[in-house]
Amino acid sequence: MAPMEVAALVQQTKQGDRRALAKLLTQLERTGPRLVGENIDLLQPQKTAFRIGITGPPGAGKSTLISRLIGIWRAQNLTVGVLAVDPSSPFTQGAILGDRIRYSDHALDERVFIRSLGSRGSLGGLSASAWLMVRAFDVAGFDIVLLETVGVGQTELEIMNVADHIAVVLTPESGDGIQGMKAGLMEIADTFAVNKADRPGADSFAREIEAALELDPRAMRETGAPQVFKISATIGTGLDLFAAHVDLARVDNQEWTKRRANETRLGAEARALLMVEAERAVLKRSSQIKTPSDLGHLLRTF
Ligand SMILES: Nc1nc2c(ncn2[C@@H]2O[C@H](COP(=O)(O)OP(=O)(O)OP(=O)(O)O)[C@@H](O)[C@H]2O)c(=O)[nH]1
Ligand SMILES: [Mg+2]
Repeated sequence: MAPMEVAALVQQTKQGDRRALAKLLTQLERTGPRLVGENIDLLQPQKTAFRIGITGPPGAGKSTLISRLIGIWRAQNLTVGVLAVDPSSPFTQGAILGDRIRYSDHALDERVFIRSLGSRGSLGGLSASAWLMVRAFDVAGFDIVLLETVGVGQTELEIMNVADHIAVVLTPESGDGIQGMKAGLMEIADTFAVNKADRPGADSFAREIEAALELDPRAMRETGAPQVFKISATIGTGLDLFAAHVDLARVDNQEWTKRRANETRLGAEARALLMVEAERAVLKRSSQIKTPSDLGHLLRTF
């Protein structure tokens, strides 16, 4: 895409054109970091959205919770974008359809924008796409961007680097209690939501998490131990408190501005973006190898 076309798309996105935003997201996913180039709005947007990561085991109720959060924040006149990452399958139709139904309450709301991100078509991995696509939400002026990932593997944890605040959603029946929790989830959480609290076991599970947090210095944040909320995304209990807690982290921006300047996090972003260009270079050079002597020549250049 020519720089002029990118600039036009960015301008339209900035003016609230949702179709332009959709196109910009697709272009960022396809083209990679090159698209950002000299475009000042993509490089240094005037305002950035607060990025909330919502992660947890499959079926924990992340999408249902997100739909509820959208409702709460829209009632406060905040604009909300969602990036639902589904790396498990290259063809995310099933999940997307399910989420369409889950998010259907907000389908007609111009101030809500939901986008699914599958592994298909993304160069250099999902993490790079997520880092780039949040820029489009920034340009579009959203107050909040929710990033949904299934918290099961390294890729998903990597994507959570994009977030300014991470909420881990668990259920009383998650694995075998705290022992069954996937490695890494305990350490990355800023807030816990014990969802499906309409079912038995939520109180004791929440206490179990709190006890484990007290014993684990890696789980400590500058703001103290992560808080644990008992919620029911279907019934609606506990959600206002949870939403207010997370939104407080947005308004009191000290913690997250500091986090954005953190070396580890900048490194994660750089790594994700460099991988895109590295992949491009690998594909280009390997396609030039036609004979054994080409390969020999390549080996001599290392
Ligand atoms: N009883 C009960 N069921 C819930 C609650 N929240 C979600 N569910 C149900 O749990 C199922 C999974 O909900 P989703 O919101 O799709 O969960 P998810 O974590 O987004 O699932 P994946 O994206 O597939 O990992 C659905 O059938 C929901 O209706 C809750 O608070 N209580
Ligand atoms: Mg989901």
